[in-house]
Amino acid sequence: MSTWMMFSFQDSVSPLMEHLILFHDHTMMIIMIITMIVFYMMFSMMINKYLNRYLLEGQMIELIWTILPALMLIFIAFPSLRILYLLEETKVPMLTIKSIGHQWYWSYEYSDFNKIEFDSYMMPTNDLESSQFRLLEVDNKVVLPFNTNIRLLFTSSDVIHSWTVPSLGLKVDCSPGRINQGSININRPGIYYGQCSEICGANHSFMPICLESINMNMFINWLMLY
Ligand SMILES: [Cu+2]
Repeated sequence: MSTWMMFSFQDSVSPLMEHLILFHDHTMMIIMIITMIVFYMMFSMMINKYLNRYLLEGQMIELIWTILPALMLIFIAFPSLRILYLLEETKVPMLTIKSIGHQWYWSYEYSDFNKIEFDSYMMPTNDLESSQFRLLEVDNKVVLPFNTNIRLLFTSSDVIHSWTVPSLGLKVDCSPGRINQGSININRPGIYYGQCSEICGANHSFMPICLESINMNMFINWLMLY
């Protein structure tokens, strides 16, 4: 892996993350326009010498500077709500995987098939090969097929953890005694990384998530190994 790749997030691999990136860019554009206008007005106020000691009200400008921000908020709020509902949407899933957070590792269950269960521990730095990421590599990766609707169920056996993979645009809390749901559709093969995102104890930083996406045939072959 190149050095620079270690300093940035991985590229998006799901339609949901694509939506989130578009929404970020849209919102950022609005914010930048507002910031530039405000700075221009502050600057022009400082350098001009206009004054009006008897000004008490200006109905028209007050109307404009009330309505305009409200409109801008609507242009941010509606796309935001749309994504919020899209993220919660579960299409008919072909596959369900259960992920359980433990202090301090993840375990996975593929309960649709034979009883497939395994633990996923971080690889110690000394065991890494030169192409692998420190503190992100695990001994048993979650293997998932791409172009498939997958339902993920999350829970925990002890404290609250949070299963997060930035390139999928997914972050779901794992609470003990409760099951949360997430839904993904990975659109290409690859290896994707994530970390627990809920401060869960001493080794919180050492329970990474490593996900390998492969095609359906390879996935079925992988299932046969168990
Ligand atoms: Cu955790």
